[in-house]
Amino acid sequence: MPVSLQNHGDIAVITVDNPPVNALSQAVRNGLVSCTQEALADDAVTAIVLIGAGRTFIAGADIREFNLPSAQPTLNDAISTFEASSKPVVCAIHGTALGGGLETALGCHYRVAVAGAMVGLPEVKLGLLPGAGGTQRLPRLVGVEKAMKLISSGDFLAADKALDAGIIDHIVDGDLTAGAMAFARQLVADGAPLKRVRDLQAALPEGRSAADLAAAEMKAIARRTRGQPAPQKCLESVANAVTMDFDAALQREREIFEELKAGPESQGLRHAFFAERAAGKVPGVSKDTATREIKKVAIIGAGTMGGGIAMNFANVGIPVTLIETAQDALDRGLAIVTKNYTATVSKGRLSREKMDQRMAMFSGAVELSAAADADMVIEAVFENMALKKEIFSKLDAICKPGAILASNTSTLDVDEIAAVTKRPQDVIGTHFFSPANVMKLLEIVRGEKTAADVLNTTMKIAKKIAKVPVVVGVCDGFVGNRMLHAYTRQAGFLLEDGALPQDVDRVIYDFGMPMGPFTMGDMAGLDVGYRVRQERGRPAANYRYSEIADKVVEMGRHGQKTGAGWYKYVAGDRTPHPDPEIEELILASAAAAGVTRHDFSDDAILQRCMFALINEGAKILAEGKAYRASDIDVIYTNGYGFPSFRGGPMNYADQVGLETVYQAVKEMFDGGDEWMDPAPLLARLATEGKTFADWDAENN
Ligand code: T1G
Repeated sequence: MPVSLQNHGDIAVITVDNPPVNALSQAVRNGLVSCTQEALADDAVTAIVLIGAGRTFIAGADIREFNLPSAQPTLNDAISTFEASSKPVVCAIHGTALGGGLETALGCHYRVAVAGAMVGLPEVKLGLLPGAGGTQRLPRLVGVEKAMKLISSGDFLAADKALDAGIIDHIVDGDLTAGAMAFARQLVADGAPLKRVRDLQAALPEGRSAADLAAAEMKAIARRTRGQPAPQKCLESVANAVTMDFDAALQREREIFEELKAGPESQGLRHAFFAERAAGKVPGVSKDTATREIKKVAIIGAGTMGGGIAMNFANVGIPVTLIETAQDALDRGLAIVTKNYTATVSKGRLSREKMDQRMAMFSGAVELSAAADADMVIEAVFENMALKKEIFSKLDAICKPGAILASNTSTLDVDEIAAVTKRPQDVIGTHFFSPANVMKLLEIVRGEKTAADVLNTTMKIAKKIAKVPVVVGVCDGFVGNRMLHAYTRQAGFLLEDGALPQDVDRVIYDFGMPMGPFTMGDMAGLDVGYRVRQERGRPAANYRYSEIADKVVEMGRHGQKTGAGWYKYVAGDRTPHPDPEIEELILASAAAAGVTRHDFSDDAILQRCMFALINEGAKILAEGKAYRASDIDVIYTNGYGFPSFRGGPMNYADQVGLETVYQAVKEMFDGGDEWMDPAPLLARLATEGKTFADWDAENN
């Protein structure tokens, strides 16, 4: 039974036991109602304690139920049984009380918690609003202004902050159950009132109205939440706590909840939530798979990437040795690290003391032998296969048995690197994204011979350094960059065919990406891609090639770093300004290529770029270079700024419909664009009326 009732003398203790996080499934809601009614009917019971078993109180409604029709009893029904109780109900919180969990707690008369507990209403992060009274009860406890901030951000509060805010009444030292029962007994002994939160008033700051508070908060979060309806709805619903009576506002809250739940943005965010957790499940790695202890790390190469990678380990207290070939390069690398930490301290996001603790984790060396006692070595040198092979061959001779040898390569063949060692089973790819100390995504490249415990250890250490690990297979560009090439290629062709950089970037920005491909290129440096294209040479003649990007670089326009790229820049200002010189170049190139330019609708621009991304993703999936379509979504939402409210490129494709995607890709291919040959998997799923989510369910 997920909910049980046990009397301890005159105190009835109702325990929710629904692992792993006591989510409020229908069975739990049923149990809450029946156990509360049983306790109320028992004259020997003078008070009720509600508590969670296992590691946490209730972490919210069961998100998995959201794709199903709402079932009785609703959470509001369960909560009102506590609130209407004639006997004091004390909620005892440990772990997290989130979403419906906190709403349940707010329906109790009092709340106690252990010091390490966290509370919050994170529904907005799922594209929802608190749908069981949170937008009505929280402002009645903490005031409208604070409730608006908490609900529109979804931030968690630690127990002491929740105590200060009035969300909890008491912090329990020692055993929570005993502490909560003692608190309840004291209420009975004191004849304390039944504090029904619904009967309180939602306080406003002097001279402010709920409407202008909502407007001010919306203005503050507009850029961060663009494209998402939930934050605005959260604020509206909290404002109703002032202007409407409780039951009417509760009803309105539920209506808004159902509207948002049915919308694409919430579907996307819920998909992203589960996708990130699914990515942690890897074929051949189970909870019984061994791990290797990582107590000391060495990073080869103290450049921007090496320094950033090293910071991740120092940040969690793992000693890290930065290894360079010369003292001046090492000094430069350590100086970058110091500069990064100093910048964080100056923004008030890190204390000076913490910075010193982290810097103390660093040591430096100018010979590879310093890696001899490292448990994990991450090579982060220049993207050159010969150089990497030379380093791995030396590391093979230097490093202790069992050390994990990882390469930060962004495209090269990890199996080829592993082959120069006598321990290919210990070799793996750890593709960090720049800036490595900031970006969450870590592509873990599983080599043919990578051992399961090496993979498992790398997944775990990735989580320890607060990364989102996704396992990918060996291929050119792995998953993220391979798809990005297809996307940026089509963006380039769009210029020749009739669009301008600012048109494409506007459409992609409005779609929800942090920036369009041309602004992104100017930021990353156009010379990077240019060098790769020069090394690779031209594709086969039947594959379209646009010379525009090469000409831009050959004009000395490398992007922001040279003050001009696709756009021109004013010194010290990153704002991209369209440049007539680039428009002239585009027109001339199109003429030289014999291309008749024409206008594009925003939708056509979006389809061209996004469908190229999706088509390549389908090829990657079919080749087994990603285990799931949802893994590809996790890569894009965590490594490329793809809007989570769309779930990721593959989820977006499911929302658009694979038949639509397939037909558009096929049309481009039939129109002569060899790059857009439809992925057979895309064609098959489209023909069968299936989705990538169906494919994931059938193949995992
Ligand atoms: N529903 C269903 N499953 C959930 C879940 C939930 N709310 N929360 C976690 N899980 C699963 C998760 O998928 C994973 O499963 C396992 O539990 C461990 O999670 C009406 C509408 C609580 C901070 O948004 O933030 O209430 O992979 O790996 O890192 O107004 O889970 O093991 O099979 O994340 O220790 C609001 C979401 C819901 C909280 C724990 N609540 N969860 O983190 O473990 S909407 C939330 C979390 C709502 C009401 C509204 C975290 C956590 P598996 P985990 P963790």
